[in-house]
Amino acid sequence: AWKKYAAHGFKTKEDFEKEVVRHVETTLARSMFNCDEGAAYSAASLAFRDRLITEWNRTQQRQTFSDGKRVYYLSLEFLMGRALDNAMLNVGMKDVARGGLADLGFRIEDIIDQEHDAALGNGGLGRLAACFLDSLASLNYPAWGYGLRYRYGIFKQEIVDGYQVEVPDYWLDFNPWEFPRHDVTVDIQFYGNVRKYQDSQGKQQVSWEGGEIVKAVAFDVPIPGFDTPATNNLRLWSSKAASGEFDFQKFNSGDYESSVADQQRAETISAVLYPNDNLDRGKELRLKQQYFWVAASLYDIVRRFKKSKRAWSEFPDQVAIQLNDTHPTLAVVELQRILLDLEGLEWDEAWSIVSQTFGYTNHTVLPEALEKWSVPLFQNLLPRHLQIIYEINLYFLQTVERKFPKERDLLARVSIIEESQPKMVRMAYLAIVGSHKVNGVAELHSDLIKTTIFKDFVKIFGPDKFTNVTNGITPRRWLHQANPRLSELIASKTGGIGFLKDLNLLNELEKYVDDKEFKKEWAEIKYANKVRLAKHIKTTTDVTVNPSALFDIQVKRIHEYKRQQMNIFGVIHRYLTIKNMTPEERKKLAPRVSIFGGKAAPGYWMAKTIIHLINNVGAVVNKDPDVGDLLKVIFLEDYNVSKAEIIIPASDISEHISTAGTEASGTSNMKFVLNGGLIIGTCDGANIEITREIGEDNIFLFGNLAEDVEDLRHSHTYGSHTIDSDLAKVFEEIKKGTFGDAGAFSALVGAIEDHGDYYLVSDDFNTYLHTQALVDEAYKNQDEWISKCITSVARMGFFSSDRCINEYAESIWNVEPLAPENGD
Ligand code: 26M
Repeated sequence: AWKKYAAHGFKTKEDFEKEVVRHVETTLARSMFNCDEGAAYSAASLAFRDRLITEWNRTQQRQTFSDGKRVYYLSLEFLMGRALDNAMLNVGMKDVARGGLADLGFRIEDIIDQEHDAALGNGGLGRLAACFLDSLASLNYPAWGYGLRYRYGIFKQEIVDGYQVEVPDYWLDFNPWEFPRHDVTVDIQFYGNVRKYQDSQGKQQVSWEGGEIVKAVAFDVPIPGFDTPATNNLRLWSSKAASGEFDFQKFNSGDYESSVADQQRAETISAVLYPNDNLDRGKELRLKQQYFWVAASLYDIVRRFKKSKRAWSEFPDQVAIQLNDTHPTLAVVELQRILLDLEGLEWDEAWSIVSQTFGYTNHTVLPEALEKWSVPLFQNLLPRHLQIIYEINLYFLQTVERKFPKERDLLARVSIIEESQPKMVRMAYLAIVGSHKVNGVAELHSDLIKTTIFKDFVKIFGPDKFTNVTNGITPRRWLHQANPRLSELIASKTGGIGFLKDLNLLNELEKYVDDKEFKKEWAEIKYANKVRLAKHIKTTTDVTVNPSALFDIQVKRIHEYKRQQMNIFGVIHRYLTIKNMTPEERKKLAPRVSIFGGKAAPGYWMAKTIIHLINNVGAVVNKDPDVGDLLKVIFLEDYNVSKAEIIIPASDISEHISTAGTEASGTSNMKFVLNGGLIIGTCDGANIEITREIGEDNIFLFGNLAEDVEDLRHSHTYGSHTIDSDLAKVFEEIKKGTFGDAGAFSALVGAIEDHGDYYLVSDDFNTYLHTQALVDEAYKNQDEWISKCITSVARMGFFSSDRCINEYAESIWNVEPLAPENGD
């Protein structure tokens, strides 16, 4: 199958070279004599892009002719990373390209490295959407992604004097992977008012009038599947002033500046990704982004449906729309508005279509992340939508009242409108009421939403509306692309690269758990990956780390619930222990490199303080001659997808240590294990299912359980809260000023000592240290350690995003793959 599609790629490296030269000399208008790596990257990308276009068009045609159901994945975030390497591997032409580039005097790695990440996301939620696109295309599902084309993705993080500094990520200078569709535009309305009137037949009509119009322009990004010609589409909307809106009156009357200002105001809508992860701040521009994107996407989806000339009742048989968290929930209201106000359907018929079309995925239980919009703000920006929400709520509450007539409190609890000052629209409740399925992203998380935040809705709708789809990751990017040598070794033992499409084939590896030769190769690959990361650490931080040391990695967004503070307190404890040892005792210790990476939301002061502490600890520890190689502390600047591809394959152990019940799933835990690293973690999110799959001997679990968290918090507040004695020593050292001005860290320490230790750092600290000691011991026996790693990888098949997407397709979307025909 691999070779079958080669005809659609380049036949030889000479073919490829010719195309690169042609693009350098024509598209880029440069001469080959001054073709630098940047130009070579652009030309190579354009050459691959050209190859994708044919299959992309055929895929769209195939979908149109087959006239079946399509899936639309609505996400405000797509954390795509780089496209060239991925396109080369998915098309199966990387070796051809390597040869061609070599002939032209370039190393393919240097060319790949020229690409700027497409960083249109914050963290887990955005990267999950990107993995899903890869699986949808690779499995031949007729699917579209819809998002916003931010001019600025997630900010670039710089570390200056130990502090995070945010630098704008202007990434669109030249992006060969997007196709502007200046002919695909939608006018989007905001503000204005609602008028009710009787039409000539005496029918009640509603029209939304006045306000302002902004134009949405489509930009399309091809999504190539792996080992299939299927190439799906990611459509990103960009905002600009509507032509009528560019005020010619102002312009002609000489008010040039204010007409340019209008232009810029329109462009502001898609200008910047909100850099919060798990925090909602209710800013008007964010709601504008949401409606702009949702309205443009629905217009597109409805237009496509209408071309088929089917009855409206067939809409849910043709269209499945998945809401990636509550961010696109306005789509529920917008579709109801289209059917009601524009298409003239009756309320009940419209609502039945709407609620059969949508599915809603919840990604967090953190209360501060649950989206709410103030009613006055809504009223001003989207007056008609607010009316429809009130009506949805009325009908919903009436059915609840009928079903549970005696439960007055229940109505207030489940109302989509919170009766606060000001009133608020609860988006998660709206999403539940407007969808036919609601899912969490790991078993524990799906259980938790049913028993806590959405408990009343389970009672109202019954348990079948709520389900679990455990997250997954694409093995193409997170094994084959990030760790080519490991992928090759696995291929050599499992009968080729088939495991990349059927990850359960990894099972075959269990046969080699005691194979000396295999284990040697395995260890060599891990070592080489650590050398590669050590080089990156040297060039970016100027710290020399020993690749033979145990690499202990925690890379993810910085958040108190993810407990990077517990990790760094543990590092300080290790440092103090080393300082108190005799030289003989020190010789018995396993050298360790503690590596951190991740961005803090710009307004999240505590998270920024954690980064500051990590850097200050590093500054002290890394130059202490008593410590030497025994401990190094590294903070890697600007963690992103392309850096993850270097970091993850180099871990011996990675940390997934959230307070139990707070991390919905986690997905980097899966990436680390798939790359032959072990994990230390709490009984939270997907860690639990990873343990079930790989066996509890192969994971270092510790800490309190989710079911005990509530009681512990209660006891912190109303009982006496004594701090763990080892943690107290760490705090003493911080207060002494060993890591710089103690005042800088008083809030971090105070949150635990004086303010209830909401995330249970002190409660879990002792068992955390104890478990880290077990890690040290286990690492000393390399032979057994490697066996654990191999066994774990062999059992990771379940965590492919292919399995995950197939579950969505079957249990939520009711869609089938559309296989390319023979000879296609
Ligand atoms: C909300 C309002 C305004 C601005 C931004 C937001 C917002 C953005 C991202 C809120 C939440 C966001 O993401 C939540 C998230 O990333 N959740 C993670 O989802 C992953 C994929 O399911 C899980 O693996 C992680 O456990 C979960 O934290």
